[in-house]
Amino acid sequence: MTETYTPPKVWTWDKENGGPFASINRPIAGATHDKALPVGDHPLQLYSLATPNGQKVTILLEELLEAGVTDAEYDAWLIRIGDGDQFGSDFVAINPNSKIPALLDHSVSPPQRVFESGSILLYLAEKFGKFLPADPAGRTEALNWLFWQMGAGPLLGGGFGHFFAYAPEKYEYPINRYTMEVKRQLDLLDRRLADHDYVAGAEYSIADIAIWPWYGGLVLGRAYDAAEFLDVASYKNVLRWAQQIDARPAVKRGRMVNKVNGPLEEQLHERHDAGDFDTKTQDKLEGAA
Ligand SMILES: N[C@@H](CCC(=O)N[C@@H](CS)C(=O)NCC(=O)O)C(=O)O
Repeated sequence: MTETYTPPKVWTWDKENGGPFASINRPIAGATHDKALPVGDHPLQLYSLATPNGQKVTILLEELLEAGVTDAEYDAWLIRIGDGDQFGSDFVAINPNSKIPALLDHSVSPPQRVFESGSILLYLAEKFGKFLPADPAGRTEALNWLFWQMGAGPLLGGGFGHFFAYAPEKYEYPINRYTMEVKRQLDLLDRRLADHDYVAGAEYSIADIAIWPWYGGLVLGRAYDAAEFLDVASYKNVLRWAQQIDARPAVKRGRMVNKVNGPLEEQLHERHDAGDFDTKTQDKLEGAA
């Protein structure tokens, strides 16, 4: 057991509480500064970063374009959450919760704001009539899993990932608690994918697009350096599904948008045109500088 902590009668904000997010975590909502956001030429303006929550949206947008939906063209602007961009006034006007991803749809008047990654996926799937089964039973099953991810993901990211990878010290109690839960979630997905090609059934849908960046990333060894610890190789059906989705061209592109880490050729900080994947990745931009 680690040392015990006795909570004070009233919690007060200790800015020195450590960890990599200490400088951006705040106990109050709202904007901290005035900042205008850029607006590009396309109707859909995305303000985001390539975390798993951000990737959900860029993967869906790239899948829509791959499927021939030209109205899904978009501008993706980089929001650097480590620098506090999510607390700028224009960003907060789109997402009062100050978190990426945030979308503004200028194709309707007045422009429609959409925040929460699950809400954005549903909005785009309904707007373009794709990646959500049309029949009531199939649609409900896809939404079951979409909402499952929205509730389950924070236990993986904010729970397991935080205490296993980011907390300033390793504490056995939270690591045990969240490892138990994440392994239960992986087992749930593994059982589901044992007899279904995709999470909601036979069709690739926004349920897969929501779940893959988190749980696919985990079993492919891309998250928290936790593949061995969680014995991800034992979730064979999840691995099969993760690899299958990983190979999709739109998924490869979607992962690159607003990415600021990893190999330079996989980082496309801003995306305004399909050609940007060939000409504007960081290896090209930095090589030309
Ligand atoms: N439930 C939200 C969660 C979004 C979220 O947690 N975004 C993180 C990055 S993955 C963020 O913007 N963090 C900035 C902050 O907490 O200040 C969603 O799915 O859109």
